[in-house]
Amino acid sequence: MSRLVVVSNRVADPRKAAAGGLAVAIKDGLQQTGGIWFGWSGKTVADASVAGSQNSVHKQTVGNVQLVTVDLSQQDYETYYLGYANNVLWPVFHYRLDLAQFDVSFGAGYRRVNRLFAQRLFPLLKPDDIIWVHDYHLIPLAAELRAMGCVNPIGFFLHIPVPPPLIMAAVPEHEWLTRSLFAYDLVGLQTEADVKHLVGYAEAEAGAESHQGGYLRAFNRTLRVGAFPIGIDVGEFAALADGREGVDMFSRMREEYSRRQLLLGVDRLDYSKGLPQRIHALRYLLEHYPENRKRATLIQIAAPSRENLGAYDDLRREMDSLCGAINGDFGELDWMPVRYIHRNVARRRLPGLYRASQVALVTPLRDGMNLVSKEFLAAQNTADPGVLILSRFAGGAEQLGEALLVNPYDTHGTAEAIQRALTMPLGERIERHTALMATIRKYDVHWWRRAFVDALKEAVRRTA
Ligand code: ADQ
Repeated sequence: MSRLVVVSNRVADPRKAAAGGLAVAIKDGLQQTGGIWFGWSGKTVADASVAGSQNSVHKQTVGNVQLVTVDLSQQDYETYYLGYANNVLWPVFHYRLDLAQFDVSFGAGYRRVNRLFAQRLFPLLKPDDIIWVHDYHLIPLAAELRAMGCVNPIGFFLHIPVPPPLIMAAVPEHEWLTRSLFAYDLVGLQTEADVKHLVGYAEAEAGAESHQGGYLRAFNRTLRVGAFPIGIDVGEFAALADGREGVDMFSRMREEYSRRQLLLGVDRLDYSKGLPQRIHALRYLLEHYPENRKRATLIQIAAPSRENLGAYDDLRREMDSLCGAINGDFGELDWMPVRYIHRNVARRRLPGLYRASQVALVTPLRDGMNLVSKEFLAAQNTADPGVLILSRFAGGAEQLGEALLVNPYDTHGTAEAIQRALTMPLGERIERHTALMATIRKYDVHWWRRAFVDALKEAVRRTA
C-alpha cells in the first residue's frame, strides 16, 4: 500500500491532546499506511548557514510515522511566513487587498522556503508515496518537487477561501502561483464557490480549458479541482464534552450564568472573523430589544494570533475599545454585556463552554470553512440544543443551511437573528440541530481525508 506523505507549514505532534481534529485525522491517515509528516519546526535560528541545512532537520519516529521538521532562518521566517503567507496571501485570499503588503522580498523568501522544503523532502520519498500538501504557505511546493524529478501523485488542499478572479489577479506573482498550482494532480478547496472562483480565474488568466469532472488543462498539464469541505471528528468532540474537564466547565458556566442566556464567540483574533461587527450587532440588540439587558451575555474568546503584524494590533485596540464602550454604556453592577477574553481556551474545556451556551455567533466576514461552527453543534445536548448563527460568508454556510444564516456587515439583520435565536422554541431548535448533526456526521474529518486521497488517486489514474 502506498505511504502517505503530508506536508504542512506546522507539524502537530498527534500524541498531544491539544492537537485537534485535523491532526487526529491526518495521524489516522498516516498510521494506516505509514508515512511522513513534514514541515517547519516553528523554530528560527540566527545563523543563516545552519538554518535549512541538514543540521537543522529534526526527525522523530512515532510508530510507523516519521515527523520531520526543519528550522528556518530569521530572514526566511520574516519573508516567507510573516511576509508572503500572512501579509500577502492571507489578506488577499480573504478579500482584503487593502491590508496586503506587496514587498518583493516576501515573494523571494516564499520561493526560497518552498525550494528548501522540496530539497529536504525529496530524498525521503519512495516511488509510490502519495504526497498531500496543505495550505497557502506551500502553493509552489509541487512545482519545486517536479523540478527535482518527482513524479509521485501530489495533491494540495487549500484551507482558506479562493477570492474572485480579479482580486486574485492583483497579486503581483499571480501567474507564477497559478502555473505552480498546475504541478499538482488535485487541488482541493473548501466549497463549490471556491471551485468556481479558481476555475474562472484559470480560464480567464491562464487560458485553461475546462473538461468534465472538474478537470482543467493548461501549461501542458491536467489538474483536477474539487470541493472537499473539511469536517470535524464528531465522536471525539462529543466525547470531550462528556470528559471530566468538559463537564466541569459546563457546570461552572451553568452555575455562574443560571439566570442569564449565554451567547458565545470563539475565534482567533483575526480581521477575517468579523469580531467588531459582532459587537456592533450586540449593541444594536441591546438598544432595540432592551429585554435582553441584564439577561444576555456574550462571552467572546479571542485567541492571540500573529501579534507581530500591524493589522492584528489595530484589531486588538479596536476590540478593546468596542468592548469597553458597550460595557460602559450598558453594564450594571451585577451584569456586563460582554466578557471579552484575549486568551486561548484549552481544547478539553471548549466543549463544556459550547454546551453551556444558548447561541453561538460564528460571523466571519470571510472564512475557509470555520470549524468552531461544527464543534459547537457536536457539543450540544440533543434534547435542548443551542442555536448556531452563521455568516453566509463562512465556507460552512454551503453545508449548514439549517443554521440562522446572516450577513455580518448587516448589523440590523444580525441583531434580528440573535433575537430570533434567543427566543427560538425548543421544537425548532431540535429540528434544526438534528438536520445539522446529520450533515456534520456524514461529512466528518475522516470522510474528508478519504474523499481527498481517493480523488487524488483517481485523478492520477485518469490522467496517466
Ligand atoms: P482557523 O482560521 O484557525 O483555520 P477555525 O476553523 O475556526 O479557523 O478554527 C480552527 C480551530 O481552532 C478550531 O478547532 C477551534 O476550536 C480552535 N480555536 C479557535 N479559536 C480558539 C480559541 N480562542 N481558543 C481555543 N481554541 C480555538 C483555518 C481556516 C478555516 C478552516 C480551518 C480548517 O481559516 O476557515 O476551517 O483552517 O480547514
